[in-house]
Amino acid sequence: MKLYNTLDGLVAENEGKFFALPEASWDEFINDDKLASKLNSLLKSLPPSDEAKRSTEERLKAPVGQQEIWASGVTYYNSKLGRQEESKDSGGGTFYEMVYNAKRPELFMKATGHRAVGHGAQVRIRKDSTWDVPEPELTLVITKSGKIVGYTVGNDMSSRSIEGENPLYLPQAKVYDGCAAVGPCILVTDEPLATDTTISLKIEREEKVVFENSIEISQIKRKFTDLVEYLYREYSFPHGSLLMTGTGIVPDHTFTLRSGDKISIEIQGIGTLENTVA
Ligand code: DO4
Ligand code: MG
Repeated sequence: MKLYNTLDGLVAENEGKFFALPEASWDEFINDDKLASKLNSLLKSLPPSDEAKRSTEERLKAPVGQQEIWASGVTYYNSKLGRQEESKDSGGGTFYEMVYNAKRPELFMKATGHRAVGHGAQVRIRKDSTWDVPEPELTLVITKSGKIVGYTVGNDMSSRSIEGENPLYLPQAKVYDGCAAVGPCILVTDEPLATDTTISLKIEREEKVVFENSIEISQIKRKFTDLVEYLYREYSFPHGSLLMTGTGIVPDHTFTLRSGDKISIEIQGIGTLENTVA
């Protein structure tokens, strides 16, 4: 089952049919350890609706309300390698090696809900950055008690020039207006995702594909539940949270994003998040 946040209210999709849910607040609705069974029983009494489908196509919002969006770093080997390369002149390389192998994961605050954009909106690159990439990341939807109740697609926009200059500049490389996109929906499920689930990234410029790659989530070094356990250790999330799980796709040093680029991130079973660079 998929759940959409729209200007007309919450919409669910099941087996290709769309259902307008009774009026509910997004924050309360998703912050429920029994989200999958609640949605399942609600759908039994609702008629499918073409209007609800239209809301998901024309009036979609990001699947986030008051939740904070956090991110995990260096969870894939490719991210470790790319970052060691970009920070070799600043001597930062050893820190990426250490964090990749450490028990404690790297976790950082990425955006508040109102700073994130949804499917179809524009993401930004910083004006004081010279080297920028999207980071396509499976994103966990977690309740206040720490239960993973769903998954969405995330883009952790990143300045490689700023992070590469000095890893202590990470918050500036990662957190700025238009730095995060999530959507188009939440895949609501109690089941873990299949390990061969693929994350694909495509970047188009003037209608030509200028970068394309994909990776299986089996390549991640850490367990999702461990990431959540560390995140919730000493920090409470009354509205729940979203947690990006890190990138496994890093374009080589010759690639940087430009204004007008179209970024498409597809995760099997969830959907495709499309954004253009402002
Ligand atoms: O260590 C810096 C950030 C890493 C990151 O965002 C990622 O691996 O996805
Ligand atoms: Mg990232």
